[in-house]
Amino acid sequence: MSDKQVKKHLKTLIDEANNIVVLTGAGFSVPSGIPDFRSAQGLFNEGGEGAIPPEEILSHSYFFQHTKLFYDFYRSKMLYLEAKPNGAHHTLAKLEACGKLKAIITQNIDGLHQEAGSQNVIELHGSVKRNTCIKCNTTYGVKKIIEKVDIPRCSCGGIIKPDVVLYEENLSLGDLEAAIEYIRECDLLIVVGTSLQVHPAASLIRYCRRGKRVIINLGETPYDKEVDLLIQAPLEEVLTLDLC
Ligand code: CNA
Repeated sequence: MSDKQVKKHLKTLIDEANNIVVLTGAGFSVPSGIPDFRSAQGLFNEGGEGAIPPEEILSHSYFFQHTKLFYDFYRSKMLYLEAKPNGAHHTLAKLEACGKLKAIITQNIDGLHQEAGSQNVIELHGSVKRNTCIKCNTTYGVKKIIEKVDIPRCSCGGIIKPDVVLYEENLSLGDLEAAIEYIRECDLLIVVGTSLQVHPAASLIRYCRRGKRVIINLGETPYDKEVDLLIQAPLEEVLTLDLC
């Protein structure tokens, strides 16, 4: 199929659907200037020999054992506060506004779907925009994290932790159940910008049994052979406003 035919196929699937759910990953924000993890330019391919792997730094135990080092890494590699939603974010917001798209389930922690105007966003891995004192549960915005270069602390003295699901931590059961329910009920699931390697988010695609399934991703995923339409192209060229 040519690029034009592929796009036409996707448009037909969207036109025929009334209950679309979209699952997004880090690739969705690459056109906004936020690196993903597993692309050639991604964070996992950045460290030189001897560097501590990002999965280790971004883990629950590392946070508590090396809080200052965690924050040095987190501030420089995970916070892109100047990034703006790209065209694909706006396309999803429009699809929701016109009633077709019922939910976005995202692995992203950057808040860009909401910034583009999307209302129903399940943030499976949390958000850098929310932060909580581990002692008294007072919540803070991201400003509190960047205002000092040291460990951010609450007025009670407790350490402030980002509301981001770190490695070794569980996802919110409520969010996971809601995501499964949306995917079970949908008539079209579009999976975009994710390598589908991080579980349980990656295996959510399996709950879509009634709906059509589309993957839009530059790299390969373990589910490429199981979908109705596979688009291996830049998502920002595929998810354009003329789809709505
Ligand atoms: P990943 O494993 O890095 O995969 C990203 C995928 O996106 C890759 O397969 C790329 O080929 C693909 N991709 C990159 N750019 C494009 C593009 N322009 N068009 C189409 N496809 C593209 O990331 P996953 O989301 O699968 O892994 C889950 C991790 C990444 C979650 O825990 C996230 O919290 C974490 N993460 C989030 C962000 C963010 O919030 N923006 C950034 C970096 C990592």
